[in-house]
Amino acid sequence: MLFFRLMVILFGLTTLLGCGSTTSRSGDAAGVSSSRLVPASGSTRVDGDFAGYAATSEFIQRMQRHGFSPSEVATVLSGAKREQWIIDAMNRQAPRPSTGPTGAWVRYRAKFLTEDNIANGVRFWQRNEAALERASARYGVPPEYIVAIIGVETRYGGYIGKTRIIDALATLAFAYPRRAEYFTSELESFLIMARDEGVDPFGPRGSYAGAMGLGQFMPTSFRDYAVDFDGDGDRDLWSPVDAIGSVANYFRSHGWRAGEPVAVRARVEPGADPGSMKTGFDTRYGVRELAGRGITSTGTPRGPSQASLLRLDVGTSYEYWLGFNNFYTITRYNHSTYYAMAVHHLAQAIRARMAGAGGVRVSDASRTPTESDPGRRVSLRLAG
Ligand SMILES: [Ca+2]
Repeated sequence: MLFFRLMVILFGLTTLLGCGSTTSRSGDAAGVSSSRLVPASGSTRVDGDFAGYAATSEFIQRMQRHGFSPSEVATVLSGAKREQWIIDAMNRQAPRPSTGPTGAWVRYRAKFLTEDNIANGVRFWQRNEAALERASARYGVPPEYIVAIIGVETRYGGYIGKTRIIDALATLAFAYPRRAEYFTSELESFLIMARDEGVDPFGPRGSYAGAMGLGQFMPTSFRDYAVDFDGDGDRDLWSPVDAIGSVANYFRSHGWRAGEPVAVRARVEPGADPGSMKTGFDTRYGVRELAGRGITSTGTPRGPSQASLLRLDVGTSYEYWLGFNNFYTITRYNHSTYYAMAVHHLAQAIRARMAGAGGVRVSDASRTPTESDPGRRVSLRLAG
C-alpha cells in the first residue's frame, strides 16, 4: 500500500505543479520485483546527457555495494538530464568575500520577515496545531521554530521546487566538480531512497539542489531523519504532518536543547572592540570571557555559558548578537549565520502574532514543553 500511496502523492504533486511528469511505478503487479529501481535495459552503458562522463562508471560500481545492478543504474543515469542552468545558479551562489557594511543582513532579513510570511506562518500553525504540539512535546523543539524553518524553506509548502531531483543531483554530481563529492553522495542516497520507498526515480521534484518537500530535505537527511509522524506507514516529505515531525527530529538529532534560548542581541560597551574578534556561527566564546571584553547579552542573560559572536551587517554599522547552542543547531540545516538568524526572527514574529491572537500564553513563551514536563505544555488553542 505504501507503494500505491506514494505514487498517488507524487502523481498528484506533479500534476498540481503542471510538470506533466509520468510517474510510472518501478515494479508492478505483473511480478517485477519491487526491489528494483527501474526495469533495466540490460545495457551497462550510460547514454544521453551523461554519456562520456568518467565519474558515472565509478558511481555504477559504488551503487553495486547497495545491491543495484550496473544496468539499472546505467538506465537511470541515461534518462537524467544535464541542466546547465543549475550549474549557473550554483555558481552565482558561491560565497564571496564580504566588503561591508553594505546592509547585507537588512536585505536578507527583508526577504523572509514579510507580513505574508508572518501571517501565513500563523495560519500554518493554526492548521497544524495538533501535530506541532505533539512534535514539540516529543522532540523538545518549540513550534515556532518548526514553523519558521518551513516558512523560510518553502513558504509553508508554497514553493517546493519543480526540478526533477534526478536531473539536479546527476548534474551536480557529474558536471559540477566543486561539489561533486557531496552531490554524488546525495545521488547515492536518492537512488536508495527511491528503491526502498518504491518511488520512480524520475518522479520526485524539488529544488535545483535536490531538496525535497516542505522542509526541503536532501536525500541523505530523508534517510537519516525523516519520520512518519502521522503514522500512515509512509515518510512523506510533502505531508505537512510528516514534515513537522521530520524537522523537529532533525533539530533534536543535531543537538537542540529543550528550554534553552537561541540567540540574544549583544550590548557592546564603550571601548569594546568586537570588530577585532572572529565572528560567525562556528565561533565559541565563554559568556564570561565576552563580558570581560565588554560584550554582554541584553535581556535576561540566564542561559548557556558559551556563545558564538555573530555579526550582522546592517548598512551603516554592524550589529552583534550572541548565538547559543540552539542557534548552532539551526545552522545544521543551512550553514549560514543569516539563514539561522532569519529563522530565529521569523519564529519570534510568528510567536508574537500567535500570542496576540490569544493562541499562546505569553507566560509560557520562554518555555519549551517537553514530555517530562507535560503540565507546562504550551496551549496552542486559539481564542474563539
Ligand atoms: Ca506519514
